[in-house]
Amino acid sequence: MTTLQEPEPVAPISEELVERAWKDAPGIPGFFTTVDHKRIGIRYIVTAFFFFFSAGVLALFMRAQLAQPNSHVLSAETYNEFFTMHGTSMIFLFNTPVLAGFGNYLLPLQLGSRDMAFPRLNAFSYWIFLLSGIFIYSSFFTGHLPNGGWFAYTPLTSTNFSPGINLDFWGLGVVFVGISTTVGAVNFIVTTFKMRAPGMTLNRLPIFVWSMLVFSFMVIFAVPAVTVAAGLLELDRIFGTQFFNPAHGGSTLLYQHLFWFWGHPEVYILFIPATGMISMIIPAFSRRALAGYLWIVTALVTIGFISFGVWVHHMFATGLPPLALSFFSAVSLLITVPSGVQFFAWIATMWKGKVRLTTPMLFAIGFLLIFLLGGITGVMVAVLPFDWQVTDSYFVVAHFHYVLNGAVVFPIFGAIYYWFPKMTGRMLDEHLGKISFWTMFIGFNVTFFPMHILGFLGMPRRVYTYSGDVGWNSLNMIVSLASVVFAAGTLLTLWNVWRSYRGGALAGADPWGADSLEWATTSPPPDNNFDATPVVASRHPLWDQRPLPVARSGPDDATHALGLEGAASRTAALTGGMRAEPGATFPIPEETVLPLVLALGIAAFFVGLLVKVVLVGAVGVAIGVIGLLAWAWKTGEEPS
Ligand code: HEM
Ligand SMILES: [Cu+2]
Repeated sequence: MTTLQEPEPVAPISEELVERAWKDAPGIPGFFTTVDHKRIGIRYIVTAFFFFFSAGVLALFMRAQLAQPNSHVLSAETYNEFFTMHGTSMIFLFNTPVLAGFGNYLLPLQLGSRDMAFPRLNAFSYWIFLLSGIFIYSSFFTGHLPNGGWFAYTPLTSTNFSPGINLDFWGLGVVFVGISTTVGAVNFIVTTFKMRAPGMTLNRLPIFVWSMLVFSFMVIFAVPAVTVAAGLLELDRIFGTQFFNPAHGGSTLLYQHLFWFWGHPEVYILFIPATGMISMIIPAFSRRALAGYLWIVTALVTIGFISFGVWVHHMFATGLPPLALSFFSAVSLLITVPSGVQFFAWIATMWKGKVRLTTPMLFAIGFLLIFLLGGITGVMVAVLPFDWQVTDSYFVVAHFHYVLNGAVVFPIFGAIYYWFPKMTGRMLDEHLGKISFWTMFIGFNVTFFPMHILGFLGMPRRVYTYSGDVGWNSLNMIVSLASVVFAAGTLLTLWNVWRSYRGGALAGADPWGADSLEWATTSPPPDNNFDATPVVASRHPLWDQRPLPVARSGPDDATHALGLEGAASRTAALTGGMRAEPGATFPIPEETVLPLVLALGIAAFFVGLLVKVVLVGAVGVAIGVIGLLAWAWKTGEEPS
């Protein structure tokens, strides 16, 4: 069993030894070979934000075009390309990966572990994400951007109506990036079940960990559907199969079913970790434990399940049998119950606590208000006759931006203010943060609220212009001006990050007085995260267990990695069972370039398919196979 002891005043094993075991090679080689979850997590976040700002620029172009009737900022064709790239980037290249990035950075720290369960797989999933993003964005250089909307419905996207390679960047890119999401999810699940600090039972998991667990299971069941949808679309497009061609026995509705079987859960895949962030931030600044922990966990899991039963609400206008539609309408309404449970738990936490209005907390409260409105319009469009009126109008554009931009992006900004001090050791400027929040909050609502009204006034989505005499002029102008305000608000945070990174106030280990384990180690954490593994006896270790007890290394394989000896030998403890009992010692792999090699091989394979050159694809497969073999070979290696 674990031996407990007070934190040791003097380390019996030299820091130098620990450092030598964990330091990445300096400079460029270390950059390409690292398997450290913290470096990878931050990379994920930075890369995702690059796509966020790129997609934001596209949105501003669209709004410039729509500010006045009959404008010529963008042509009709370019407008199609821009909304497709905007939506695709936001969902596939920003929202999903940025959450995976926070998960990567935070999970091992919150679990009290030294890394993820599969560190090399972690590096691999990042490289796949980066390369698939470059793949999709390289369409800019060819001048043939995807233009079929972010859901690429057939038959519009078949080669008959969309010749050229525009759509192939999308179809192949979606299959490509799905690899990253899926292996990432497997990693989160195994890490949560096998790498918890001793004593961290499932009902002591931080809610953010729970949310990443639900995220991961949902990814594993949902992403195959979109991979199949986009994959079959590409088979139709490249190899001439007829899956989606009704003239040859195919079905266009099949595409919609497959797409939305992923597409609806996807919005909850994004929303659930965002709520997980909120459930960490609100208690920290209410100075009180989260109200209704078990209720919240139950709600997260329930939302995960229900969200797989509602995809047809995106297909209400397709003429499916009314009985089926009523079923999906009812289930869609049902999802408000667990969402409401979470909402009341957050309110109760603040109600009973002492709220400090820091910047992360402002973003959390802003989220609550926006989510309330996005939820209400969600209930509205779940009602069949209402949906038939507003489908494909600006009302829907307003609704999904309230959910995606409001209820996901606001928590992510809150999370940046909350965890930046941990990641860099420096505080973000609170004053600037608050200005950024208010600019974003006001800009957001003035941008997206009037879109509801434009929808009622009959403005369809995905139109590149409109005539001046239908009564949409002033609202469109307001929306476009406000979108610039919102964008300016996000830039203020970017500037804040830049400034603080270079010289912000020092943060210390636990600047917010929070309760979870990431705050137990220094900011930024050392490469090995924890010198000795913390031992958990409470849901709020840093509030209830002062000083935090740590484990000592034992002589056997089960406990060897727990203490300083584990840190010096680059190992982590594998734990299991309800109480996270230590079971074995797990050597953390050394840095390696193989994940990058495999990812490059896969990238070349997709490029081969895109340009339809067999040789390129074959070279890709060859590189991939070599990388994979070398990787499997190294797995058998004894730790040095
Ligand atoms: C500055 C903030 C933003 C502005 C001004 C903006 C604006 C727009 C505009 C003008 C459209 C095209 C509407 C149409 O013609 O039908 C659009 C579509 C879309 N936006 Fe945004 N957006 C913003 C942020 C976001 C964020 C943060 C997300 C997701 C995280 C997002 C997701 C989408 C999606 C999925 C579409 C649908 C694309 C399609 O119809 O295929 N947007 N947005
Ligand atoms: Cu949905």
